[in-house]
Amino acid sequence: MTDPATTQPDETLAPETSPPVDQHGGQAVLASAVAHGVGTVFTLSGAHVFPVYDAAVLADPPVRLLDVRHEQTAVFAAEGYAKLTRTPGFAVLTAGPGVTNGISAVTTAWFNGSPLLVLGGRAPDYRWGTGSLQELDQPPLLAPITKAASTVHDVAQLGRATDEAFTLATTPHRGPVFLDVPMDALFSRTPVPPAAAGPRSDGVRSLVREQPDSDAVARIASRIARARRPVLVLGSDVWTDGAEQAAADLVDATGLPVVANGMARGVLPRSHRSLATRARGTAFGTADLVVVVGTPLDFRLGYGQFGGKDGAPAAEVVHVVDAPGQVSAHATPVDHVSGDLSAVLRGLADALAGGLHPDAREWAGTLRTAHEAALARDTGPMGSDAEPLHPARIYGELVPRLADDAVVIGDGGDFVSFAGRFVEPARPGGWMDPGPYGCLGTGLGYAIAARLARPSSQVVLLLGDGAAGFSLMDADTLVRHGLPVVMVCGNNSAWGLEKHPMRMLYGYDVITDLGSARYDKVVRALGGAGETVASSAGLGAALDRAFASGVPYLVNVLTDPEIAYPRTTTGI
Ligand SMILES: Cc1ncc(C[n+]2csc(CCOP(=O)(O)OP(=O)(O)O)c2C)c(N)n1
Ligand SMILES: [Mg+2]
Repeated sequence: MTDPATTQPDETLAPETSPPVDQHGGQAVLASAVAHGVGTVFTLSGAHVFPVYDAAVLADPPVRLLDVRHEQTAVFAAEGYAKLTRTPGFAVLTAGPGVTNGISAVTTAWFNGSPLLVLGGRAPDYRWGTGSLQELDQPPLLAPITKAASTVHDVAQLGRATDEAFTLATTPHRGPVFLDVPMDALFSRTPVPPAAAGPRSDGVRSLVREQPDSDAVARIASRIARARRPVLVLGSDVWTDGAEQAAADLVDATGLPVVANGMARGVLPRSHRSLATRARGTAFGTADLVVVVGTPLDFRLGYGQFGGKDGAPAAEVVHVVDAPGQVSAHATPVDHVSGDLSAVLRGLADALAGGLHPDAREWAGTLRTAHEAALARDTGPMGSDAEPLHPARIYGELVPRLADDAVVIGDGGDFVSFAGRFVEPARPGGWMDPGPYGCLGTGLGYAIAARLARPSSQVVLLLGDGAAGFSLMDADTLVRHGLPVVMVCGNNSAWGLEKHPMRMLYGYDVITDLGSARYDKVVRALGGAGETVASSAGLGAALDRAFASGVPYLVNVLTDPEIAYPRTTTGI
């Protein structure tokens, strides 16, 4: 089937040689994107969106086109880039299947509150309703999973619409925005003032922040001061909202025990005396007050129900969020505040200058002891010499090889749950998981993003063998774009996180076995490198070779399929 651009008049596709006095739609879109800090367009070729590519080539300086092998990877990469850089991501998807292939990744960005503009191609208006190639009204599909989804029919409106879309995406609570543009509009030209058509400025639009209600901050501070067993939960928006320093300062000033989640892992360095993440069972089960900052009260936090363990009464919950719409509607927190998270955390630190309740110090010590005891218990499985390999042994070898600025990405089931337990990032923004949507396949997109966002850091992608099947073809993208990444595949020849629960429920399992495929050979065939490791003896040296290689390198580690992650919750 031919792409419809081949039916366009020649002059619309002709490359430009001199600075335009007017712009085509792609240039209008790109100028707005650049004004919002975009430096990379994540995409996969399609004629409906050619003008954006032309604009990227013509831009001064040119904008990077990062082309992938599946639109899902383009959107995951744009989202991952937004997560790491805290600037908006930009994905451009061709009409119809390009857009629908991106939908799981857009949904992931929606659940994660990641700022993103997804620009879709669209069949031309002049043929609408007559059945042209890939004609689909896309915004209704995208509306439930974006902050806004609409069609821009007029090229003269495109620059402004793109600007507004980026502003909306980056305004707390952040999230994806979708625009599609009929092909005839995107290929047409519109006059622009000379300044707007000239070389781009580096001016990134600044964000207007909503100030929190100071009375609410004062009320919450006095609740914390009265609590005997308080816990502070730091969630991803602490990082996304740029509040990591304010959070660390609050903790240093008060000694509040902290459980860190998602992108906020690393806000406190792993040796910090207030970090109690590994004692979360005791912390959440016996706290009298849980202050949750920058994350929803979803399954990851027991739906906001705390206390009740060992006869403890239910804990009070306070919800601190970046925008009013984020306040939990189901968990009935005793108090809440919304707005600039740094301002909230600084306000709390000021108001808590008198310190915590005297009992809270002992409580923090109890949690820290429990946290350290859990870390000490890890040394057993992490040092295991069992054959077949215990998956924890991979982390026993990997963790000492990680630099403080490493970015570690998890895409998989049990293998990644083990990583969440054993890998404690040294800095915020060093850990990427798929978030609450739990979509397998984020891996290669996030790895592409991490390599671009952190050119000199180690980037380690942890892949379940099942997860690898969703995106490993994009190792080709790593190769073509010269993006070295260390991939470690925990290969238990199974959908492990399905196999063991199914056995538990039914006494048997079906369709959970996979072959022991040579995922390293897949990467080698695509132009990267890799090897298979079957015993603990060879593991460390293989990881060293991967880090030293300077190319996309997959270490395929054969692990014991009978070992399930010891799970206390199913998330349902
Ligand atoms: C897109 C998608 N499909 C299916 C699932 C359901 N699922 C969750 S974990 C899992 C198994 C993952 O297997 P693997 O990546 O090999 O990791 P393992 O649990 O074996 O360590 C599956 C199929 C999902 N979360 N996302
Ligand atoms: Mg597996």
